[in-house]
Amino acid sequence: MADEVKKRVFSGVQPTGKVTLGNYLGAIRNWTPLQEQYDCLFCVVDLHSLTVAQVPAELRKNTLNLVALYIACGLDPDKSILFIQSHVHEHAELAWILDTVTYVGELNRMTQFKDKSRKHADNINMGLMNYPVLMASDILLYRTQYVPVGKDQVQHVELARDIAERFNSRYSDTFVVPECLLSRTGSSIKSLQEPTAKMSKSDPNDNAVISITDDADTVRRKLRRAVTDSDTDAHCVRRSEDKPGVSNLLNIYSLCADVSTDEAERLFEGKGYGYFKDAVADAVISVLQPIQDRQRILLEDKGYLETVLKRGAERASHIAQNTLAKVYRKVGLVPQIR
Ligand code: AQP
Repeated sequence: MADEVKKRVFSGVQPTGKVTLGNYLGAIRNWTPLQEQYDCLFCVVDLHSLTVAQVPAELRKNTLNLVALYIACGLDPDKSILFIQSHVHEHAELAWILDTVTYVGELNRMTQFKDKSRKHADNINMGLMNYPVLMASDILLYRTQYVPVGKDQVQHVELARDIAERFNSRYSDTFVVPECLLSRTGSSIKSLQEPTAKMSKSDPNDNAVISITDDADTVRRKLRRAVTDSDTDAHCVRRSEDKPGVSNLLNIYSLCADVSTDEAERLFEGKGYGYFKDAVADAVISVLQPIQDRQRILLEDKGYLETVLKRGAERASHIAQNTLAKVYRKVGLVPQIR
């Protein structure tokens, strides 16, 4: 029987700072099981991170930390292609071609562009606006079927679909039109201090964010300070639209303790917020500590990480070169004689 061709999955995280519990629960954690079923590529999207100001030495460090974190979280370089975006130059080259089939109006409408323009008003650069086109390039380059992301990135995947369909109809069938894979509960982890906004690496308020590398005391302190509400009813640990802080903590608890949110509500019935927050902290710490231990060991073995990255870039480049050559031919560029 002929081998069934596996469907392809692509995703990535920016090395923009300390990776958050939101990045982990909304993205990285959900990638691990996909490796068994799909042909997966997981990338550290360092070119994207340049859209906001970075300190070069920190960016290098964050990039390697993130590679080690991917492996510590269970991504297996023997099952998936793990690589750094800038090691495969076709990402930037395809982005240029895709720019020519993307409209300024489309990019202007992107929520992340509007948010980041507000946050970085002194640095509204073209890269910030162009971010979704580079993301479309990341995805389309590998003929990706599924893109596992958190809710905040759905708009960008939809734009990648529009770009793929537009290119295909203008130049004939070339790209696979990708779909989002959203996890049911982890897709939007909220800030601990402003629970209607998403938890974000670049949040200047450290108390709003749990980083994957936070030690146990820090996790507990941040969760104890997390915004809940003024409800003094003893039976107040329940999900509700008017309790975004408590709902967020219940969501985090259920994901980390691996119980349903209904079960979590039952567990905390009649308990006060102090007890509840400590239990959330215990659950988060029990998830983070083994990851931190594995990441530390991996970071001590630079040779191993370099081997993984070299092999990952070679395997990714092989696919990327084929796609880019096809695209160049379709748009009418003269092939280089080698
Ligand atoms: N709070 C979140 N809840 C669930 N999923 C989330 N993701 C991010 N924040 C949450 C998902 O993590 C993946 C990688 O995100 P990214 O690094 O590419 O950029 P981002 O979405 O802009 O994440 P951050 O943490 O907010 O970074 P900064 O602050 O640098 O912009 C994506 O799948 C995303 O959905």
